[in-house]
Amino acid sequence: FVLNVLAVRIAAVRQLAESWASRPVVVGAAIVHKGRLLAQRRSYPAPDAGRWELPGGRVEPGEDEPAAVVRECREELAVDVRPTGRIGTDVPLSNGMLLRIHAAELVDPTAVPRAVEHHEVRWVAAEELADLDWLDADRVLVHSLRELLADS
Ligand code: 9L3
Ligand code: MG
Repeated sequence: FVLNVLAVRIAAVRQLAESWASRPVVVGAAIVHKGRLLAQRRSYPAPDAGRWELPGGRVEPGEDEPAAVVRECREELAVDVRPTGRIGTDVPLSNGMLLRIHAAELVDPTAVPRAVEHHEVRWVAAEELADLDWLDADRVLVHSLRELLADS
């Protein structure tokens, strides 16, 4: 009986782990330039409008994460970025997806990101990071973002 209960528990844990691992991933780009981080203010949907996030979006089928970071930054900011590696932890989103951040730099350091579909973009210094009205998921990452800026 005890073994049976154990087996059921183990099966439940494994199922949880698998459902977590198979969550669709939303990548976010932590673009650093001259010691500042690029943040953008969302314009949609209504509950998120006016709040700040890292640029990014859903990884498409057949696409790897760095490629998704590059594509999303082209679409949202009209600049080319070079992803340099994951930072921070995965943050579960309320829609069942997982937010995962990649650090990135501008391929052309003189390029100027612009808000293609967002209200505003802004270069944020380490000491201003906590003051922005971040989306809940992005706020979890503020500490990691501050470390990223400190190391840059
Ligand atoms: N999301 C949260 N933080 C972020 C990003 C890029 C996205 N830094 C959430 C908002 C949406 C979902 O992920 O619910 C999909 O993002 P998008 O495709 O609307 O940018
Ligand atoms: Mg997006």
